[in-house]
Amino acid sequence: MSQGITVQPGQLIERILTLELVRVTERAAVASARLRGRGNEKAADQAAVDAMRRELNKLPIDGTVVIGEGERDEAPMLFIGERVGNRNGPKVDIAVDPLEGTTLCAKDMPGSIAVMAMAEAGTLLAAPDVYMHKIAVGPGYSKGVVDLDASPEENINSLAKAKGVKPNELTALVLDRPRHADLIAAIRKTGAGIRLISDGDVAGVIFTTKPDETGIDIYLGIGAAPEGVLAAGALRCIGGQMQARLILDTEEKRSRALQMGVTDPNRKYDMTDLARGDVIVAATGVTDGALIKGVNFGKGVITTETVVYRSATGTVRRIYGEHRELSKFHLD
Ligand code: VTB
Repeated sequence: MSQGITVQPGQLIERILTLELVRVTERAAVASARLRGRGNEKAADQAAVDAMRRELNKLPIDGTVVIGEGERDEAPMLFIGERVGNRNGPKVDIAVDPLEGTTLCAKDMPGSIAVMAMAEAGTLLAAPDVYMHKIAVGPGYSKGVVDLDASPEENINSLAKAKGVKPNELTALVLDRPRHADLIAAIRKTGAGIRLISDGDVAGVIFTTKPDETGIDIYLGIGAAPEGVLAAGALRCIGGQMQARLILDTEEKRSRALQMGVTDPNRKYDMTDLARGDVIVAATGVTDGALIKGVNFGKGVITTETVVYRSATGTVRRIYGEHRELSKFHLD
């Protein structure tokens, strides 16, 4: 073990793993980027999954997938509970979304990313693949400035007051879905603007951390739970507030959640309930986006852009990669 990475329980995840994570998301991004604009979501996702799994299994970790492609019987790879890594290293939780925004990739639209998180074992919420109510704001506000159970009006007004602006100077980010009709109307009534996105709410939550650059002050609405855990992991590193609640509206979903350890189906989760421990999150752009640029295929060189966050220090790194040993991508 002395040659490998050793971490005692409770100790921080070795920072050297930060770069290892970048390799993993880079490979997944390149694999799916080859299928950008082909209209085949499944193939692009599969390519990302295969590449991510191959790289993950080279890492000096003893990992368990807690957020994955689905349950064991429905997902051939990177299923919830799958062990990954070469086992010669720390026990860690792994959350993956090998291709977040599959539709964006299939249509070659902005904002698809390959994203994953690694955390101390047992510290990421093992969430079933159901919908989740989410609310998030960036750093710099006192705790409780917004609340999942407050009305959209209350949240916008409270946030505006805290920011020292009028409600009509705020912009909320919401997934463009019919289920959000009432939410959208309520936000607009306050005078605030809304940026609607078709997919990709991991990046959507991250946008709230840099309102001056992204123009987004708050994320509101219902998205997928696995993406909620990944977003919470990133927010843990950058700062900000997030609350969430699983939508367990059928007996089947409640019992599935219970099997994963969710004993209270109505529990309101705070950011630190979703991602409790030391965590590293990496995201590589597949298509160009506001967060990161997408993969570029040049003559003999492939370029990638990755952002990687580490909670232990709050360090955010942007890693621009020029790859010349192209066989590592197994593209043919
Ligand atoms: C969001 C978004 C994802 O799913 O979580 C969304 O971030 C929610 O589900 O990129 P619906 O599409 O069913 O509304 C995605 O769009 C795809 O996973």
